[in-house]
Amino acid sequence: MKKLRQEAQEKALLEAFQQKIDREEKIEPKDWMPEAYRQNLIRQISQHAHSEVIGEQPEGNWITRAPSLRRKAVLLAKVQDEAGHGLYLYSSAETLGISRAEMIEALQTGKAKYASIFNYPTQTWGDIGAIGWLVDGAAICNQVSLQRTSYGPYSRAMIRICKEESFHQRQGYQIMLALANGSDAQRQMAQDSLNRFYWPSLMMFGPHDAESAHSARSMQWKIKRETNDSLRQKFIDQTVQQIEFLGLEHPDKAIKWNEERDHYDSGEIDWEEFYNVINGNGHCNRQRIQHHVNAHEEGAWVRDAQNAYAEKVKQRQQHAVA
Ligand code: FAQ
Repeated sequence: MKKLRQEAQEKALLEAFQQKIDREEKIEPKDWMPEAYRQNLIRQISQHAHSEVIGEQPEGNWITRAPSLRRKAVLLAKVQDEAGHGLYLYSSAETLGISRAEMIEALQTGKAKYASIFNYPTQTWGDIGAIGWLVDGAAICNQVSLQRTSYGPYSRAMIRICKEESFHQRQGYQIMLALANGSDAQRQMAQDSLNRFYWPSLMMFGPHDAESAHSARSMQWKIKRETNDSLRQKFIDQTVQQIEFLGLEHPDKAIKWNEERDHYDSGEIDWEEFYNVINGNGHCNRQRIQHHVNAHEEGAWVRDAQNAYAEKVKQRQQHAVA
């Protein structure tokens, strides 16, 4: 009897929760939510945060080698922005009841993923252009839709992040423009970066909808507002003209306008490569995590100092009250 009553209560809560989402009302940290909603959000937001932070590494690699003081200052600002995005997102995940230390541990032990794209090396300055243009471009496609995600703190973080991502995308395209209009060697560098980063950028949107484990649930709960394939198509469509404007060759030889679909048809992604990379066997997976572990260990004294200071303030306040 008690069990039946509990089940009926749970069902009513679930229905009310779904209705709230369907009315486009935000779910806030103290609201009731199904455990699976909480866990799915923790998974997605923390992986998003990890991507922002690990994403600093391939770009950070070029800060000391930027071709001018202006380029260096711009790149430095961009990399700092990515750290800030990680901070907003970790804070947003923490409102769901997980600690920062738990999230970091999941990243470092390989339990949590981060975007596959950051396991590719940045070999030339052109790669910095390609990352800003294509990687931030793909991230924006996805994140604009996530501004309307159903979880309040995630949605508000996305609104701030999107503003900065637009600047990132433009700085990348501007680098590509300079290279594409430069000497033969610079033009070749731009083409080579486009060739290497185009397909991995398409992989950022995740597997095809039919293969996507979380999409159906995430769409029902409006954690995700558009599917992996529809966002990828948007990105493919917008990139064609950008490549043309640069005067570069499209890396996908099968790209073709389809009048009926009102979209470009495109070639197939190498899914074997995608799964290899997300399962830890990309070019730089081990290097990225090792670098993160080292930086985390080297920064332990900062965390210790902050904790000691917080404890001191607490004790002073207790003294004052007593
Ligand atoms: N890489 O069922 P789905 C940026 C995993 S931010 C690695 O389709 P879901 C800014 C997925 O996690 C870029 N893993 O999953 C920047 C799941 O594994 P799990 C990051 C991937 O969540 C620029 C499994 O495959 N953006 O770039 C990938 O419904 C420049 C099954 O997949 C976000 O995180 C992948 N590409 O859809 C920073 C946006 N794709 O968890 C620095 C928020 C899939 O079961 C420099 N996230 N997987 O072990 C999302 O929108 C979604 O989580 C998707 C995946 C679309 C990424």
